[in-house]
Amino acid sequence: MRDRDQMSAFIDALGKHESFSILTHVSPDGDTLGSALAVRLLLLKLGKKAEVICEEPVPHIYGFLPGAESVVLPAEAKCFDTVIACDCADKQRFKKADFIFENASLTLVIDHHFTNKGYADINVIRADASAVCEIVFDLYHAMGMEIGRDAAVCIYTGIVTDTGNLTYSNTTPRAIRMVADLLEGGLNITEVNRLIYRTIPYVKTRIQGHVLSNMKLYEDGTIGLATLTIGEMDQYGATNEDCEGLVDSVRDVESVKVAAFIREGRDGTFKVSLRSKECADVGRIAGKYGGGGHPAAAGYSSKEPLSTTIANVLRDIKDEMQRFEAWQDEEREYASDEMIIPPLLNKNDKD
Ligand SMILES: [Mn+2]
Repeated sequence: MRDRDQMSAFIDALGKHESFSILTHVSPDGDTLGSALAVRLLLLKLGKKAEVICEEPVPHIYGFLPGAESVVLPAEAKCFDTVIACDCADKQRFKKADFIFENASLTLVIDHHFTNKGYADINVIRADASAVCEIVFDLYHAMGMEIGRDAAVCIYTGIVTDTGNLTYSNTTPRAIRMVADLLEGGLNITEVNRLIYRTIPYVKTRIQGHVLSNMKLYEDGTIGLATLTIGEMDQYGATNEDCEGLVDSVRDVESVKVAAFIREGRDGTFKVSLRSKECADVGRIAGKYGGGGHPAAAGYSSKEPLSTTIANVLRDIKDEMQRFEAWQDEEREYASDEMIIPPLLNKNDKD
């Protein structure tokens, strides 16, 4: 089925069925929760039953999302026979909620990961969408449904969190136009932005200070590395959520081209988060260790001790930066040919 047919089949299914379990992905973010809650509001408006299920409690930062208090853990779920998975590239993303998907009689997917192979009965997958919330926005319009204030907050949250507040390379003119529409509809952009970006728990601010004051620079400051052990986390009473986003602060240092943040997990492994400013494909490094991600942002788990994990990641980053530079030199040669040849040809033409 083509894209458009999939969307009509999706809308058809929403009309025909009465009760829906809506699934979000493990390590829930603003887009999976925002899209799931916006779809829930749409279904409730249609007079249907809908429940959002999340593998873990809703992160504190997303507690403000309308309907967040209604989200249940897999063990408490009602398990309706129609399931909608939001922002889940594959079934592994459900983790403990997997049985809800497997036991459903009809499965629907709404997603924007290009790696999504379409594992449900009906798959609305648009890799060109900046966020699943962009597709949910279209869903409301396609169904002739008005996006109310609460749904606007959910949709806006998904779009801004997946695009780094409308700054990452996946930010599309469409996404910005949608935000403009939501603003026209009365969205309080100042308040939602404050809740997402300017409401940091005291503990988080302190652990950030600790980690960043201990960060180290390598290779003339082009590689930034910060670490955090369980002992340090406990000293501050920090949760995993308090330690999120630290790698971005390492990346933002002026001289840093590739940033690494290594955090000890409760299971004794080390979670390595990587960021690159177009100077390396960190997704390649993560892939080597069974992790994943994109050229600019990726991550993996290391079972090695901290010192070995640090040595390995520094070596891998250096190798990858060299490989990337060599590749860019080739590209540059090609690009300069492109720029020089056309005028010469034109000249010859005139002659
Ligand atoms: Mn997403």
